[in-house]
Amino acid sequence: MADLPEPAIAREWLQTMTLIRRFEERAGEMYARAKVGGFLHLSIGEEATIVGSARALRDSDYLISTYRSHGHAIVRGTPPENVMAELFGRADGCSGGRGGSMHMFDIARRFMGGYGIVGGNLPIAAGLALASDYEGTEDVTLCTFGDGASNQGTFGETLNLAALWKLPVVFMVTNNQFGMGTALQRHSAVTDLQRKGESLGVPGMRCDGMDVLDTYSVLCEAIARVRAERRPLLVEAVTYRFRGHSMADPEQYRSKEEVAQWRARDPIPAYGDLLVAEGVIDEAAREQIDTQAIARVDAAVEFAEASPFPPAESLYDDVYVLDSSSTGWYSVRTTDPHQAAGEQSRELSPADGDEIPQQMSDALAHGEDAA
Ligand SMILES: Cc1ncc(C[n+]2csc(CCOP(=O)(O)OP(=O)(O)O)c2C)c(N)n1
Repeated sequence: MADLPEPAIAREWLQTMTLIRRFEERAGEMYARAKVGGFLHLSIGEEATIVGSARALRDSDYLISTYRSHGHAIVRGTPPENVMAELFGRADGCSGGRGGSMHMFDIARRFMGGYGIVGGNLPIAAGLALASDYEGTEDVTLCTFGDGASNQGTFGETLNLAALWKLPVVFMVTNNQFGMGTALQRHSAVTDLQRKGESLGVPGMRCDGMDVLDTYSVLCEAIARVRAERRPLLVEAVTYRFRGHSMADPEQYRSKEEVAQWRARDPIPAYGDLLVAEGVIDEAAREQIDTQAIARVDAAVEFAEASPFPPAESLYDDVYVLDSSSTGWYSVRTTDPHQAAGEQSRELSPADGDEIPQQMSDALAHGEDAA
């Protein structure tokens, strides 16, 4: 067993894992009550992978994940209030209410999202690492993705380039055993995922993703090597998602017995038991950690409920597209030396040939949603 960190740190890991668990349980409830639109992917069961890996990072390092990223935002320090508000599509959400569950983002904390495209974050991670080297910093990028994503073209392309260009990225494949309803052995010819980058020049390591101590210790080693050698590594974190792929999943691809076996290894009670056995906390403190997490999530829901929806006239803020096929008055003009993003062009009058659709113009006049 890897060593326990000092007591304050050991406690913080349990607090954060518990907070992520309680947050996601409540997010699921809020989804069922139609407070949350779009998709909702929970990482319940994967908390040790999330906390153990993120705590091995420095604050200046980058973390980039997938559409299963509520926990990643929270572990990086994004207040749960702003994560819940994002789920609710409210203006105080960490992405201004525009992204929803799959697009959490917090640049101040170097949490770079939140991506709906499976494998879409890998090339972006390479870009972040290239930027770190270009700027001459020691920063490392931790890129997490699922076992299913390791079959995407972006996996091979990015690992090859990262090895060739010696980019400081730790690629962490969160092997939760399934890509949607397809089990690992049915979707990947190579199931020893830590070896999947070898032919591309990216050596691998493995950690027990149900054990926060092992995850932390392996990731510390991987990150230190990548930071010093400026070349990529692949780490496989072996874990399990206790809930369905998303909220609409009949889970016909696995048995209740299998889920129960993994649940018996639930990383939060297991780590809590260890802290009690080692005398880091007592049962009362453990109870209090849970009570505080629940109270914080209550506050997050209250905050999200009170937060307004973004105003209708901000609909095209942060829209940065204009070409011959998309010539809306609200978009950036690539031919204009004084480009204005959506939020600025809202103030501008439409240019020749660009017309504000009548429906939109009425909505703006009345401050209503155009839809
Ligand atoms: C390019 C692309 N193809 C397909 C999908 C649909 N899709 C969403 S999640 C998912 C499974 C991905 O599984 P995995 O990478 O193992 O991550 P996990 O959901 O287990 O966290 C698929 C196929 C998508 N979002 N993007």
